[in-house]
Amino acid sequence: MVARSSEVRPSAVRHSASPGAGGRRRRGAGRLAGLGLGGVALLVLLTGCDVGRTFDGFGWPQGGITAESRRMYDLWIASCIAALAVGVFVWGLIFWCVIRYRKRGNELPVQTRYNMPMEFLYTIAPILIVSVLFYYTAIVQTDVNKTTKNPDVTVEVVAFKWNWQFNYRDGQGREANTVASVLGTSEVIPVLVLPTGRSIRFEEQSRDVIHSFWVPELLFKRDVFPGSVRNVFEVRNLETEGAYVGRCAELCGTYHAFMNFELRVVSPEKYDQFLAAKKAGKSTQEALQAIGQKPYAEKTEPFNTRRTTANFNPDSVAPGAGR
Ligand SMILES: [Cu+2]
Repeated sequence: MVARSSEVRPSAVRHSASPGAGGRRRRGAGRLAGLGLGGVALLVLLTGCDVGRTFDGFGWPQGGITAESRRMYDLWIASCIAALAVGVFVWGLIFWCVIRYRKRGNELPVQTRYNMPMEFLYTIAPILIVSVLFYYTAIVQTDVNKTTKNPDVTVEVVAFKWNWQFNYRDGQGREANTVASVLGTSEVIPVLVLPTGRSIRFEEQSRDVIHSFWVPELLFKRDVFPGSVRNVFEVRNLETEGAYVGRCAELCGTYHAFMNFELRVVSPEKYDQFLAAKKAGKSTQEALQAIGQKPYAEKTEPFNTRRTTANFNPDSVAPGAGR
């Protein structure tokens, strides 16, 4: 018969020495060291050149080209640092408890209940943390969603299965007129030309199902709805010239994944020339060439359906099928 060890073994109670002056001093020194380490870590984080870049944006895409994208990025980095600070504190407490209160004998340790300061702390602290996060999120969200009365450029984004049309407008809303247009086809990727340094308003409209207008470098996407809903958003300015791929970010059907376009950011002078050329009746490709830009998209290419007989395996078709 196997006896349970706890019944057989005499209790080996280890009497710990009562905490004297030496223990208190050691604890004080430990606390001081912890505080010092925490302070140094905080200083490194706050004074470090770019925490986000050091940690690869904590998973957030980098390379935004608008003021709005930078604000969202900063919010994310700050939230991550706050989360890490809380995490390090909690992990520290866990490890400290594991080591400090590990089993040293069979004597039951002092059971603590109804510790009001402690309960108050762990109720209030999370509420405070969530409130601060909410406060900054609301501020950044309001800023990103802000629209103005007189943006410099207004573009109507028209989505349809499975391509895009970009209409340059002379005003806002449905009543405004289209002065120039870029239309994507199965063979040609639509290139949306926009200037740096000007505020741009996007007014979205879908011809069929829900799509989503997304340029990853804007760090922003917004659904494009059919019907009466006209989703609108603005960017204060585009900061960096270049070509950026744009995508549909809402599963909208068979060729959703290939519903690409290109955003071409050029100088305001080149943009004015492009628009003038379009208004004069030139094609998008001719107008792009007129301002010294590549006529076709450089960051993405048209989707090839490969619906040719070469890809068709007649052996897999049952006799008589398709007649
Ligand atoms: Cu789509």
